[in-house]
Amino acid sequence: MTSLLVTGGAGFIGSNFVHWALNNTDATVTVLDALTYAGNTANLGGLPEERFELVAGSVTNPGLVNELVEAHDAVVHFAAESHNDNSLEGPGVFIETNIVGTYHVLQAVRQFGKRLHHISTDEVYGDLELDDPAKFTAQTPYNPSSPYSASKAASDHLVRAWVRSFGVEATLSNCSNNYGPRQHIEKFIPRQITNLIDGIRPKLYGAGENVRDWIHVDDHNSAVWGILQKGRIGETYLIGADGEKNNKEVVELILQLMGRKPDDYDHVTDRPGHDLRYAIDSTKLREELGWEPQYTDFSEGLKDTITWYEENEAWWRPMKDTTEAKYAAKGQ
Ligand code: NAD
Ligand code: TDX
Repeated sequence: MTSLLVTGGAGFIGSNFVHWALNNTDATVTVLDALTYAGNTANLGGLPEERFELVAGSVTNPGLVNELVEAHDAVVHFAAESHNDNSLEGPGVFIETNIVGTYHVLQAVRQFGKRLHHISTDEVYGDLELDDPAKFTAQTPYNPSSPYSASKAASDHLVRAWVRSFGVEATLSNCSNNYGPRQHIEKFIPRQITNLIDGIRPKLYGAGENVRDWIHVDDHNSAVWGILQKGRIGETYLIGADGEKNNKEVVELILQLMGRKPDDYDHVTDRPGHDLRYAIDSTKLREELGWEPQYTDFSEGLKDTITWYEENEAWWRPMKDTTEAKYAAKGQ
């Protein structure tokens, strides 16, 4: 597979994937991205012109999707509306992009006989109790909680149906919470880092006991590459790096790394329907494809991420006031 079409490649994980693929493989990459509030052309700066192209457009435009899919060997489908809080305010666009958009991608790979890797999330499985010894596996029943996770679950079902009914050559992956450079500052970790740079106290939803299973974005993307190369068609691989931490622990670590007192944060209004805990069992990915995460020290990865936001204020500054105003209006 030498030519890749990467949907949503101007966003957080997609842009890191594009950098990763151009640095670590000889693939050429075309990004199809609608450049919504979450897409940023600055994420794709400095890439080699002879191996990279950006097409501004939507996965909900079947003519454009068909034209681009036909011209490439494989599609890596990251494009999505990705923020749970936004899905509670306005679910419609999540249905359009995440479900209808995936439908158009599937119809195109079906028509032109192309390989697809579909990027999904652990949130499709719902949540776990804090003391549940079981983690999510590919056998865990779907039980999504929010409009975002329900739309991702729907897109996964479409992919599996297109594999079974039409013989589409697709793989799926469901990853846990990513952190790293270029993540939109509406998300938990970059919001707190940029708050602290601005002298604002971090904002913890509810009691802060909710657990997320953190993975560095480069580890997610090395797994995606492995699945694209060696994954079995029709299979689902769960991607996670054994990084469970509750939100309070994460905020305390950010405060410590940024030289503040550990209790220098505020508890704010909780997210409605807030999932309690996610945890990934990635045994299948590790044993079948030999994948291993490189970022095994969360504190080190977080330190690098803090440095990235400190050094790239021009990247996030234009979004900060609008993002915080939206949260303030909800008491968050
Ligand atoms: P993001 O919001 O940072 O980026 C999404 C990108 O998709 C943006 O560049 C946006 O402009 C683009 N996009 C939105 N609508 C589009 C449309 N209609 N057509 C084309 N492009 C469109 O999201 P992210 O965090 O990078 O997530 C990428 C993918 O990974 C999503 O599918 C998400 O569900 C999945 N995922 C994310 C995480 C996480 O922790 N962030 C974890 C697991 C899975
Ligand atoms: O200010 C905040 N305070 C806070 O306590 C924000 C923005 C979030 N939180 C909490 C909510 C969650 O328990 O932090 C946790 C992480 O929140 P988000 O960054 O919004 O991520 P989450 O809802 O867990 O979803 C993320 O991981 C799975 C991504 O946004 C999804 O795209 C992915 O599918």
